[in-house]
Amino acid sequence: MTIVSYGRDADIGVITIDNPPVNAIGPALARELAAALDAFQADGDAVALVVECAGSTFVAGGDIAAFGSPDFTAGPFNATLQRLSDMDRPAVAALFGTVLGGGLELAMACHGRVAAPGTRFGMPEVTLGLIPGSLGTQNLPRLAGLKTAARMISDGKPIGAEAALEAGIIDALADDPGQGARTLARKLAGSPPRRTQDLPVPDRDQAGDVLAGLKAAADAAPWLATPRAIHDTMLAAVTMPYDAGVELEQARFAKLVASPQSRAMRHLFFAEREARKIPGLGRETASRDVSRVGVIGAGTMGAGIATAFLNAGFAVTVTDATQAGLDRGLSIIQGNLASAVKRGRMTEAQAAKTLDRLTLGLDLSAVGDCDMVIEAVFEDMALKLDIAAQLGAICRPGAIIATNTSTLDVDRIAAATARPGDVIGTHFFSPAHIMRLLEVVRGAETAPDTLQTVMGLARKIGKTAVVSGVCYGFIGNRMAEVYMRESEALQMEGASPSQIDGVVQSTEYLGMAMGPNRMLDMAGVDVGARTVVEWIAGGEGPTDPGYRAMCRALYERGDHGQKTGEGYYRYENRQPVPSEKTAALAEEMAAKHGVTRRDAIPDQEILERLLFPMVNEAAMILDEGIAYRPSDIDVVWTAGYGFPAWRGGPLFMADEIGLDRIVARMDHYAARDGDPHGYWTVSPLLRQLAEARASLTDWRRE
Ligand code: 3H9
Repeated sequence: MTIVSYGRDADIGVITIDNPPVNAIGPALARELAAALDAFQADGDAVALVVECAGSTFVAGGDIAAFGSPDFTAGPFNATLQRLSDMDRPAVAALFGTVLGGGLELAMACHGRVAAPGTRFGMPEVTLGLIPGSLGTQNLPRLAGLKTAARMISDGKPIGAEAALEAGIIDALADDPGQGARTLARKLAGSPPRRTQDLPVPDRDQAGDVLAGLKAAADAAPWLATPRAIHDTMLAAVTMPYDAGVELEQARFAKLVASPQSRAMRHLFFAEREARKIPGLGRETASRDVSRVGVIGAGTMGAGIATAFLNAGFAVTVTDATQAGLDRGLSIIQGNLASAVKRGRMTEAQAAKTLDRLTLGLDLSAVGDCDMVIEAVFEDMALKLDIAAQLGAICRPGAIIATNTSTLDVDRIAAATARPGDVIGTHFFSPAHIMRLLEVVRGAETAPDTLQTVMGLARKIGKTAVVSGVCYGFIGNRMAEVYMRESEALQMEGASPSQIDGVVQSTEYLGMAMGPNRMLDMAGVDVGARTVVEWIAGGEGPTDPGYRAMCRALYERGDHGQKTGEGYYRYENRQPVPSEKTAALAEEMAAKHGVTRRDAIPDQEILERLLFPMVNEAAMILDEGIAYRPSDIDVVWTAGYGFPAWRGGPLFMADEIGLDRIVARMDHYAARDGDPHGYWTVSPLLRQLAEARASLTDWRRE
């Protein structure tokens, strides 16, 4: 199939790229583009060239899937871009949709650019652990200035068409960019084409500040390879001849594309898109219309969920059992909107309009006309069952009923409504209007159109949704539970909370945003402990009397973390400092539960004891069908738990470490410490993959 063709429209030669879905550049496109350029150069009757695309967008970048293949290098594509730029007849790009990465680089190699209003322009390579690799680091500063180029290449965020026009990235806007490009091409015909590479960097006088900022960013994150490469190529743009700058860019791009960091981030790019694909659901699955959303419970979580829906344009009704609760919820929502205004995300007027879509009610019946109702009361089964029964009767037929929970049995709650097909679980992360992850819990009887609707809504409110089956803690908290179990066991054995958090946060070992102890102190020790206590009391939790003994003891003595000034740490001016009381508690708990203390615990052991059981739990989650695929688990941890994207998620990291090594270390701890509670029992799936030297990331259910 031809993906790049050459034809003529009167006196204008036209290259058309047609490579659905997003016209990404892979080896075949690079080859055919070169051939199309040959055809134009052989066509002496064309006065100028227009480069345009079929489909829904101009080229949205290099083909990310091809980056891993040995036959892909940017070289041939770059040689074609250089040839395009060096031509003696002008080329103009006709732009629309998302002009990203290699797409913008193709446009910049042309001599003119015309875009439809609404077109987005960006250099998102950094989100893939890369820098632009097709002349972009040298051309963008020449077109848009060093400051704008450095910002776009560093943050990866696209800008709009008006901003691109103002920055000098494009020459004109046109409702029909194809026609606009032809008009500009005719105008430029006859005079020597203006190559982007010949332009001076317009703000080179102020390069010092920009470069200092880039250097500071690189120094602040020395474990990341991209900030340093961005600094060096931007420096090259203002200090080196163009060709030398391009050579440097090429060398850096080639190194980055082969790096584990970029492979990890590319894995996540596809993982997030894969997570939207639900077995048994397709384009033909119906979706229900949702325009009014009800939220039950005006606490921090309820108010955050309401804010997320209000921000996305939905009408929202919030109910709470008390006026004081409603007042508090309203003030949280107002605060969320005010902070969006302060950050420049919306204007005062938009915030006021957003708030106009909010209705408050003291009675559950206020949500009777909503298309979807999300119950977001405390994690208390009896309360949730009671509300579910009422909602089953109050909600209009066809309305979806969601229960927001981080651990509870969604099937029991669904049964209480007497309409389980309409019921689904949602696990929002706090603050719900900001955190990216949403776990969507598919109950045994959740109807396909209920699930399809909620997945669609998740995208509308800007969430990365991952489907989980029903089990204690779903995907994320079930794995977090074993991680916290080991963190507390290590404390009883003699590791301090700060040693553990230090290992978890250190980029040498893991690089999570926050260690488990600081996280629990921030979220509230009481919240975590109550869940564990209820789990155990419900008869399905662990029977080990020493299970998470630290958390339960801190809870009982009223040390609930940051909010009470003491938890795993003591807080001085909100800063964590080691707590002698908690250190003594660890010794007391060790004595009570017969745990042998050690003088020193190696950092490497801490990493292994926190990470490897989590990987093991993930293998069980996969084996049980709770998660559809390994990459979903990596999305949960990177989008919701602060696992570093450059590690690709816990399962990608496990493959990098080697499953055989993980299994050997699990066996080692089982042999060294005994395994009365089965914590170190390797899951059959993990052992089988390790023995077969297979990858966990590539595993698929038969
Ligand atoms: C680069 O350009 C390096 C250069 O400097 C040098 C080398 C030339 N490659 O997101 P969607 C697929 S680095 C391969 O659901 P949307 C995607 O997997 C690249 N595939 O749609 C999905 O497939 P499926 C710089 C890609 O409308 C389908 O297209 N560019 C690529 O929400 C639809 O995607 C980027 O980083 C790709 N580049 O958003 C842009 N892009 O249906 C990355 C998309 O099988 N892409 N696919 O699941 C995006 O940001 C969004 O996809 C886009 C569309 C905004 C384009």
